[in-house]
Amino acid sequence: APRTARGPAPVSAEFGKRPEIAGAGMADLIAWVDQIAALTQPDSIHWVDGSRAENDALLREMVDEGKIIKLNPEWRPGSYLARSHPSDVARTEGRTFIASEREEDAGPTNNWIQPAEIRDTLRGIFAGSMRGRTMYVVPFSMGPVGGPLSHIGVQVTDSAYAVTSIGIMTRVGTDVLHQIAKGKHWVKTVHSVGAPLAPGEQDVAWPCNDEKYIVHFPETLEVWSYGSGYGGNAILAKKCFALRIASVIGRDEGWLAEHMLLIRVIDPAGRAYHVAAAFPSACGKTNLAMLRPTIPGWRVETLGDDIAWLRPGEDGRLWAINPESGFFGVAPGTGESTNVTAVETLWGNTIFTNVALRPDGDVWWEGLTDEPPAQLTDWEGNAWTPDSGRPAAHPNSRFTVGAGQCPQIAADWETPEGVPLDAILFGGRRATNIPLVVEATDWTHGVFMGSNISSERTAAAEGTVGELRRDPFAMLPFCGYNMADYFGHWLKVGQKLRFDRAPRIFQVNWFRKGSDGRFLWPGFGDNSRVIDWIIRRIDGSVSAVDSPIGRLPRTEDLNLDGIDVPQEDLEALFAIDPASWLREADLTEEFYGTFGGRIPAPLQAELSALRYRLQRA
Ligand code: GTP
Ligand code: SPV
Ligand code: MN
Repeated sequence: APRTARGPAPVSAEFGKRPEIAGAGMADLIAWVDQIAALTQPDSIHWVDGSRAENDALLREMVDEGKIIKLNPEWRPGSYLARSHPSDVARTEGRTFIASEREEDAGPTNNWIQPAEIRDTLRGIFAGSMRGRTMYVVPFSMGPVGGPLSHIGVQVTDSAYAVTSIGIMTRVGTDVLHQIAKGKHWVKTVHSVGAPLAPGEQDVAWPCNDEKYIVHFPETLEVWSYGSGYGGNAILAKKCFALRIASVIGRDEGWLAEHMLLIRVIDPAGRAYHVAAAFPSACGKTNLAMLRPTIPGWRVETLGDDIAWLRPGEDGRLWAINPESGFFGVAPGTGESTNVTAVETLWGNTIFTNVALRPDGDVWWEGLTDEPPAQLTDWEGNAWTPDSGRPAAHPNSRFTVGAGQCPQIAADWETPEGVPLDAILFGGRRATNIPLVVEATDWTHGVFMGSNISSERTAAAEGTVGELRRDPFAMLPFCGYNMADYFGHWLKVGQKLRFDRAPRIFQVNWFRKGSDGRFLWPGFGDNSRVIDWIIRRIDGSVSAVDSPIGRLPRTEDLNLDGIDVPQEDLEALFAIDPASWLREADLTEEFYGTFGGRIPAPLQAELSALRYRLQRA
């Protein structure tokens, strides 16, 4: 990796001073910061105030140090390109740990590690890990500051790239410190890239360490992350806090932290419906969150694209907020024909990571345009031409941009009390078996569906792309406790909802393929045709056909005006082969079996009932 010209030069003296705020909570925070600094031994401590001016200064400094590239402001104002170390391009699930006191509380789907043992390890690797660097103290709020569903935390980090990313993805600022001072509970998160600098040693563009640890302590609500600067490994408010830690808080407090997008759908009559959808990483959440319906009269407003916190309300409905304030989205495949809303959102003020650089100082990635530019610099900084035989952008290259820039963001997207859900969708990337859409018969059946989501692996995490794996509720890498208990918690939350006001549950699959390997469904904007059917099911204006796996649309009830889906493709999209579904049921039994008797009885009953229906089909 290229070496930069000089070592760290802390952002000018106008920023970084600790604000004078009185209060017992503030004293606790200062003591904690001092303790982390004593361990990690940074050169200086910078208290982040979240201001635009401070953010600009941090970005300018990173440019000066050769850590990021300023894009041509004529094409992409206020925007930057970061190139990671080639080994630090995705979440490292194998190095992600849940350190609960008891192993069974982490469950078989998590890497459990004994807390006392890992604390020793962490003390060792964090000792002196910030030498030669600045330690930033970043107070953040997930959800609007002070909101009834919001939670706050503090991340200390030695990565300025992480600071600027957190500034986009969460609400960062001194108002959070006032909440801490008043005694509001906050989550402690510690991050180091694990690359201390000796005196006079030159820094590299993307410091990181081959050894990585992403460790969660669910009992003390702490996160310690070491060795990686990438996305979900480094923006600890996101997957570490808002999913793994928050799922534990939700279990104890009666709510759900979910890997879900959140949208408002407005039908031609002007009626609004709220839909949340859980799809595994790189399986279409950002795309559906920014849907532009291809059927006339329908509109979609974006509320969130990755995480939703769901809480039963006094009214028996399930209320949802998006705790984030930005999008950390997959770049490849994002283009005018697939997600024009995202393309428009990215007009400026965006940090791109691992995309390609154009000679004119703008960015490019596969799928942005149909034809690649003749010449590019690829994500690793090498010259690239269309016949180079490798992608110009990394398959998991990403953009980081504020949600407020989305042209179809809901006007009230920051409403602290959230929105009431009408439907929940579960989906995955499945070439076979799973129909385009199927409706659950009730909440319990819906939870059964969610528990059975499986999906082909994507580039969002290390591993073999394309391999089929179970990803229940799209939460396999993100549930902070025993997944069987989590299924049980979903059933319990359902009991708090009024049966006639609970969101209806559906399973969708945009990725079914024909025997020739091509997608059977056009997807993207045309997914509005599936949403249309779902909404008409909710308002009772369309019937459905019972099948062994749930309720299917009559194909004539789908609005296919203006698209050409051959009848045989349509039939293939909804084909249910009892034999391969029985094999699917066997795999479910095997999967449930890994939880040693902890799977809730109602889900075991759903599995038996499914088999019974399939055997009679
Ligand atoms: P994370 O940010 O990793 O959680 O991903 P995500 O779930 O938000 O996925 P995203 O919307 O970024 O989509 C990932 C990939 O799936 C992109 O390459 C998209 O082009 C592709 N994709 C999204 N929707 C569809 C669809 O309806 N059909 C097809 N064929 N591909 C889709
Ligand atoms: C995902 O992998 O689901 C993401 C990207 O949204 S990361 O923040 O890296 O987890
Ligand atoms: Mn995600």
